[in-house]
Amino acid sequence: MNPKLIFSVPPLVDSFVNHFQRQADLKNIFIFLRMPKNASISPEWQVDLPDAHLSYYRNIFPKIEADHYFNHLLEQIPWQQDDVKVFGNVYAQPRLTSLHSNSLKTYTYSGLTLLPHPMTQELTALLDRIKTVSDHDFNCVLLNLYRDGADSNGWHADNEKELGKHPQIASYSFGASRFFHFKHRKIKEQRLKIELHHGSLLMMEGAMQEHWLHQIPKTKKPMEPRINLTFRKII
Ligand SMILES: O=C(O)CCC(=O)C(=O)O
Ligand SMILES: [Mn+2]
Repeated sequence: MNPKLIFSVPPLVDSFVNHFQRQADLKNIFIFLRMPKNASISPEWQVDLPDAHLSYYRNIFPKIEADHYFNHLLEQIPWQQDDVKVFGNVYAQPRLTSLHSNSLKTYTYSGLTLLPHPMTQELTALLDRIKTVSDHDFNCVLLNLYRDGADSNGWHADNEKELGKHPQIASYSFGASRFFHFKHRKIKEQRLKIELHHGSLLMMEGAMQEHWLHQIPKTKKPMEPRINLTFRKII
């Protein structure tokens, strides 16, 4: 056996249903941890789920660079809080957002039509960094600022028709670690949660946005701010 290849379930991935659920997940999910040749391009883990593929690069940025991006984005991004309509009622979104693109006119998601701001030098550098792990032609980025544990992002999929049938989504995290939950739309026992760390990149691929939902739940734990960026391609 290749001594560099370790098969294991990472401590980050855990079912949140119950013990039996956990056993089912362990049987169905193979995670492999590969000793990185180059930490910046090898995922810490990747997993083939039914109808989806996830790759997680825990330290795509060293801490000093991740700190720089977090502070820069916190101060320089024109954060805004939009109202959303849910079942006829209007709520302030429980987080701040900002959309950036050099080519799009508008982007509509969750019933909101956003006008993109231009890409900044930092956002372009973050976009370019994704090329070290994957070929892509993303043309916009949606940023979220979760100010504390009361900010959240409810169950949804990134499945707007402008993204095409099976979009690839690249998701950076900076700041506080938060849990990210997934559930399959039809296979009820397929649920998992992972922790998204400062300076990490998560790639969501395959048919994930068609068959799975994801969320960042609220938490009562004291929580520092967190910034998330999802790079997408609008067709
Ligand atoms: O904050 C995150 O990690 C996820 C954000 C997300 O799912 C979205 O903006 O569509
Ligand atoms: Mn999403």
